[in-house]
Amino acid sequence: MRFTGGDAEELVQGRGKYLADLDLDALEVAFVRSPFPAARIGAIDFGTEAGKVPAGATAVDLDLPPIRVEGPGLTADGWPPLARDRVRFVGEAVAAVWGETRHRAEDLADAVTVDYEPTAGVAVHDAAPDGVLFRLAGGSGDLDAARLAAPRRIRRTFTTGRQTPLPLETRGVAASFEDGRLTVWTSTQVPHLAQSLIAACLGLPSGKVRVIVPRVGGGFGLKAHVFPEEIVVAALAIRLGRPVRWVEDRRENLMASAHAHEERVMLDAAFTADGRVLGVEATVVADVGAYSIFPFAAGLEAITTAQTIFGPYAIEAYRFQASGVASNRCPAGAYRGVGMNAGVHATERLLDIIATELGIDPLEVRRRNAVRSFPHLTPAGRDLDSGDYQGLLARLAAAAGYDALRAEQVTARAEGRLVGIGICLFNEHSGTGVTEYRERGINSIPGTDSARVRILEDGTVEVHTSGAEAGQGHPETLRLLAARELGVAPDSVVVVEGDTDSCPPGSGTFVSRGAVGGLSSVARALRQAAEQDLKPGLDVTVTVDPRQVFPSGAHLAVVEIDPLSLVPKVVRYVAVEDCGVVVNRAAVDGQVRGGVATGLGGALLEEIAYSAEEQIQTVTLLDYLVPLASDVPDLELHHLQSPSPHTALGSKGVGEGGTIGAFGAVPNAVADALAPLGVETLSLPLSPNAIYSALAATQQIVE
Ligand code: SMO
Repeated sequence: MRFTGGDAEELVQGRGKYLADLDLDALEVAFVRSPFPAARIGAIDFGTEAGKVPAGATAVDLDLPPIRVEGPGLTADGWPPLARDRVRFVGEAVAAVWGETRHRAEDLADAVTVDYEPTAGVAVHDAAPDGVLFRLAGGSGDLDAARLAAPRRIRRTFTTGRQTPLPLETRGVAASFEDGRLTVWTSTQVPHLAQSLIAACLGLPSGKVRVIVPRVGGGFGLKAHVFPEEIVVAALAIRLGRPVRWVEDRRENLMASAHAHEERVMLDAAFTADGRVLGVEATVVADVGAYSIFPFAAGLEAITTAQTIFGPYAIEAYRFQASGVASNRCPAGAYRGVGMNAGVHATERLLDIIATELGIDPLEVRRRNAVRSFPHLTPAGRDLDSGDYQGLLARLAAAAGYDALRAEQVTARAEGRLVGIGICLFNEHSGTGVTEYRERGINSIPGTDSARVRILEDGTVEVHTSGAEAGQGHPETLRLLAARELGVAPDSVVVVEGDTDSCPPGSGTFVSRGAVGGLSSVARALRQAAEQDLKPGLDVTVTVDPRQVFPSGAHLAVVEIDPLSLVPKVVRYVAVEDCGVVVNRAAVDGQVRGGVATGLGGALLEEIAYSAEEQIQTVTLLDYLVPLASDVPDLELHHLQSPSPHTALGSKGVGEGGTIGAFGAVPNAVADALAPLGVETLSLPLSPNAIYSALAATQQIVE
């Protein structure tokens, strides 16, 4: 897509062209999906009159290879684009049907009968009879020595709820095959990954596949995958010789896109009498659902969580075991904050519990443990490039009026009100590059980011990137940057993203890499262009292999729980973010605002529920609760800017920090509100039901 400025007007006037708006004269596809969590598949009958060819296809008809992600620690059968012999989760695609309209396709889907033979109790994957699709152990430092030096021990198990990214625009893909070349329009964060996987699955050279990304109404990690439906729709376009499109409905989106965050984190920490944590042992188990997802695979959340635990704190020894376990549920993938949310939630809750045990203020316990100088190599193997964690805490305390807040809390408690204050210090990794992916055994993600700068005959500066706009607004940031670096008017700059024909190859947009490799590649290409003289015909491409950098932040939430309904309400939220140099303040602030709302939802509301029989219970937005505007307080946002030495502009990425911080601050505030009642909360989301159960367990009656 070409971004020429004025994009915001186009969107607010309803003129943006999303996947469903493209004028393609396409056949519309609907998928027949399994109602069973585990079953063998027998005959599939399209209910077509004798002598007629069914307007539908099965796995046998299309004969596509399974989507497979290989790497160390990973065991799994591949994910067949259409289920062939068995289904492994409710919602798995079994057949595709098509018609002139979606209504017609849905009627055809309803007419299909599938012989299912339910197979409860069978291993999800034959290749992994124990159900473990991923396992990795690691860490460094002398844990025994740390335990000797810090003789107090604490062990707790924390859980985060299963959630789903829920973009406003659901998934969608269209394809057309003409003159031996396939064009795929898809609502994705990863155009080049989609190009290479579609080409590989269809046996085409990647040059014969062009991927175009239209307007995208949110990704949040969901669209950083390449899905079975994208492969099937591409295959159908070739088979039918007509453009074909599928647009996911909300029920499919909740049931069968990708879920995330269902994790259990067991922490065993050794600490001193003055609250210094010296040694940590962690066991992380993530429920990864029925298949290893492309490209991140079954280790994504567990390994990310393991690396994040005690992230900003100067511990001496760390040991972890991380595993991804299969279940008959929708596959798990990336969702804003990924495993960092669970890692920060567990760490920050544990620090508060330690503070309570020792009678130290939660802010003070963080001051005592936070890393003080940079760069700093953590025992989890993260090379922290930059930061000012003491500065973040000091700024947070000042901005929130921390001492006054605590004094007000004393008064509120005396009145019998359930008011809690929660704080969180966190860091996160962003912009993962080639080396880091290869070290983790992930070959399916390039790790690079690229930019191409062209000067056209009329003087227009075109900036093509390997990133993909999903609503973050980064093309506007790139236009402003180009204008600034080249000394030209913003109106003469056009940004092009999401077209594999003209944009240089790269990883796409996820892990907040836009401000790391993304901005670095653009800035370097612009500087090279400026050095070479800005004449028409100039065409410069720069590819960077970014090094992981570490944005950080300190958040504070004030929560009041209604004593009758037990609904927790966030009444105040203060965030101090350090995403390095802020390049476009409006875009950055928007990311933090949305990020905090996402994290608040994760901490208090969002939960995909399954029955004991693995039947999904939450397939409408009446059942899967997301924050409403009235649930999200005005964000008090402050920036502290410690530049990264590893990026061209000193920026560090900001797409996920708001969410990660809220997973720490909000649960701590709820726990603090309930502390006088003797309740220690360990599981998210903290819904009224969860709070009621916690109170019931301690036999507390709240009136
Ligand atoms: S959850 Mo993100 O697109 O790394």
